[in-house]
Amino acid sequence: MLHSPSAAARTLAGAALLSCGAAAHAAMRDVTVWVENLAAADSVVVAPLNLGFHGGVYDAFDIGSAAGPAIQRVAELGSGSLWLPAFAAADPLAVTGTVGASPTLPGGTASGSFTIDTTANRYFSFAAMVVPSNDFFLGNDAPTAYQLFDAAGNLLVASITVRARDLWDAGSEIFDPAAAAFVGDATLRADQHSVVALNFAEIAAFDGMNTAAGYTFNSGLSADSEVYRISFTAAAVPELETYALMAAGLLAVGWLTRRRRGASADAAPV
Ligand SMILES: [Ca+2]
Ligand SMILES: [Ca+2]
Repeated sequence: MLHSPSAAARTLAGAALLSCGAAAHAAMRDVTVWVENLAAADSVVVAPLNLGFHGGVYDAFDIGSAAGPAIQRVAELGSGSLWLPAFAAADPLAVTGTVGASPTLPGGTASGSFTIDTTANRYFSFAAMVVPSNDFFLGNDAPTAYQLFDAAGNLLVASITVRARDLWDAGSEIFDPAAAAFVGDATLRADQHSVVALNFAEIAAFDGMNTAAGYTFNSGLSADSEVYRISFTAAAVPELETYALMAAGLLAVGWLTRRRRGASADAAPV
């Protein structure tokens, strides 16, 4: 006959689940990310921001080293189509995403919301193309540069301000306004075979070009110029939402277990 768990065992299991639930709930935060393009009116545009809340593992690039394919795709085309999967592969518990459906013009803003387990995903990383350029981007070199949450789930960083001197040149494509993304002829692009470097002053060579947004570009950037700000707010996740997430997880586990049992019953010799 089938053995059913005793009432005591059921009570213990229930208490353990509630205790896990309470711990999981205490660590969950609904985080809103706001981005602002702080550059002067005719200056740089920033492509949609790729971001990850993570455990401190994924390192997207290193100053002085050749840019890998994922950060190259961000820097040359403004796309996270390699960066986001590379992030998820390196850190499967990370919460990744993009803020902004379109490039953020000077004075423009965008926002997005993410539900974060702060015990697994204490750190924040980001990457976005700076336009116009051949291969410029903003982002963090060290994966642990921005610890957003402490062990108790308190938000430690209200905002990150990126200045012109913080802008990266991926070094992957030869600087050439005539071939730059959005303003030039992409067929003229050529590999540079250099390394990631800080090099914002080169952007001024785009001055006078007509941008895709319809204005004549004037970088107006000095080293201290504020270009971009990422701001955070965090709120406790409603308790019901946490338990709904846990219940969905338990249901999925139960369904998988039944499927596996069914599969092994199918595979058993008769
Ligand atoms: Ca690095
Ligand atoms: Ca370059």
